[in-house]
Amino acid sequence: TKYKNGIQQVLLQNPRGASARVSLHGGQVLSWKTDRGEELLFISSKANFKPPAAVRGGIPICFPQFGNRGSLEQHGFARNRMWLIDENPPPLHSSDSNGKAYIDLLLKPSEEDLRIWPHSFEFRLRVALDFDGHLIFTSRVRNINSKPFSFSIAYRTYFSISDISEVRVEGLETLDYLDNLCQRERFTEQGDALTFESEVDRVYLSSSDVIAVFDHQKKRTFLIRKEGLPDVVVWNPWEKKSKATVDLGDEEYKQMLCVDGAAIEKPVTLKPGEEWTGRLDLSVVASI
Ligand code: TA6
Repeated sequence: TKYKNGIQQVLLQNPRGASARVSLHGGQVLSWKTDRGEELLFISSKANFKPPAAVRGGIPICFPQFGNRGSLEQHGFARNRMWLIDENPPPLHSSDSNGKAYIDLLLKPSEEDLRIWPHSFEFRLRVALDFDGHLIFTSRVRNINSKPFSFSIAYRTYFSISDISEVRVEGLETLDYLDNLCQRERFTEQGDALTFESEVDRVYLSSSDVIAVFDHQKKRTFLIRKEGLPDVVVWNPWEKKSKATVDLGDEEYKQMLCVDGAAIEKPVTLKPGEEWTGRLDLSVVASI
């Protein structure tokens, strides 16, 4: 545990020296490093670390609403709240913990939150680093209310890349997507890998298998595996939107790409007492 700007952060390390740093503000991962100390996540040089705003970069969690698809602030309030360390979480499946360095965090709505979103929940987040350096999120959202509620969720993952014009994403071919730049109209992705030459802001629907993000210059590939998260958001702000984003450097869109495991098109509905579990497993491999 360490403190940065008065905010508690938890450092996870595995026996090989890979590491991750999780801030209790937002439950946000701010760093994920290989066993050679290479930083894998993008953090803006203009990031604002003062609460309540989420830090621009790392992996903020968009919950209980993605984007502005509802009455809450953009991307919901979970990323702007202080989470607690969960000392005695209900037992998770052993595969979620054996051989892993992990921390359990808990978010419960404040009275203020319940005024804007009248659904009482417990959001238990386990952030784990396994022996091979995979960064694994296990999310459990339980409805502790007396009425059903629905939510959408996305792990907004800012991957650090060397040059957006030399990045290729595979695993989204032929999927339908909702284009945020065209009133969320539905389109169908063509048959080959996704490359980038302008702003992209899309929700790909029901992607099931592994998504691969190839960074050509760094000769490395990020792999994204997920359970309970049918959708994938792909976002790069490009130049114009970067210039309009105060906590993002004008040229920094070239070094970042967001590819987020998410459940958006079909929000998750929980009956009273019901619990939803979603898993995201991020890893990086050397690629030829
Ligand atoms: O990808 C969805 C999106 O809403 C984009 O339109 C852009 O606004 C991005 O998320 C960043 O949102 P934020 O609230 O983190 O600045």
